[in-house]
Amino acid sequence: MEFKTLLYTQEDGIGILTLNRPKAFNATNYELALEENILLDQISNDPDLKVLIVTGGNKVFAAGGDIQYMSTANSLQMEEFITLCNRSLDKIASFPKPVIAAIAGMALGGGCELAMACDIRIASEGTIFGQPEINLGIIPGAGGTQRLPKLVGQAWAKYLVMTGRNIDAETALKIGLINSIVPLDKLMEEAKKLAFELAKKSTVAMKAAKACMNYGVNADLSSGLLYEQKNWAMLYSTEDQKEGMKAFLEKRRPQYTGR
Ligand code: CO8
Repeated sequence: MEFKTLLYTQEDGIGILTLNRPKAFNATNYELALEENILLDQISNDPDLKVLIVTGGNKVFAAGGDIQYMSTANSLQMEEFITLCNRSLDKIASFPKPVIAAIAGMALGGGCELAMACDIRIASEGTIFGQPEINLGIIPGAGGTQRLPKLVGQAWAKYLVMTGRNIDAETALKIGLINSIVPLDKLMEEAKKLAFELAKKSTVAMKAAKACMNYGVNADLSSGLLYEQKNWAMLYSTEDQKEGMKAFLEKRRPQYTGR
């Protein structure tokens, strides 16, 4: 399917979703949120897809919600819009394969929230991050008050959401908002390198690892540990566990099938 606001390519098990509204700095409008949902539904269970990279290209990751579109909307319209946005971000957060954000330029508002829904965030040098919604008389609506404190703690989350100030990539790295900083011309190369590394691992173990960590974020410790324990034991019914351990003992690389 052709999309107006997104580009999607898939090769050698790696999918690349590129936000494609360059004139609006990849801001999310209704159409983009809708297309993101449709695409994620289409690809999430594709057995050939092992890892997804989300990017905005090499200029801007995303500048958040489309202010032009939101400026004249009413509550009912925005309820529908933000539900759609959160649905797509939840689809990324619970995507059954790893999702890497390759972030250039800026990740502001909904752009920062999109990055936070991904599993691993690589940013290029000079990228800025922020939740500037307070400067528009609103608040973050797609995880800025929820995922952000869980990722970086209440102190930095409150600072970012309450001041609306941006932080640079070095600060984002220091507070744990991103995983690494690379030169801009190496951004996609590094994201793909990591994606290929993850793609070689057992997809069934990868899915279980992600599900356990996602579950644990919102669960008490004993429920989380029980969930982990059940998933751990479940993996002993897979071919990949047999292959992984056999390969170790035979001192060779494992060849996983995802079964
Ligand atoms: N919405 C719509 N258009 C935008 C946005 C935006 N968020 N950001 C930039 N643009 C447009 C500008 O209007 C401009 O268009 P034009 O050339 O037609 O005038 C173009 O992109 C370039 O912008 P600037 O000329 O301002 O370029 P600068 O380099 O000077 O500044 C900035 C770039 C810093 C990104 C600046 O444009 C800016 O501050 N933008 C707004 C950032 C912001 O406040 N984001 C939060 C929005 S609210 C939000 O995200 C709520 C989330 C709800 C949805 C969740 C989705 C997952």
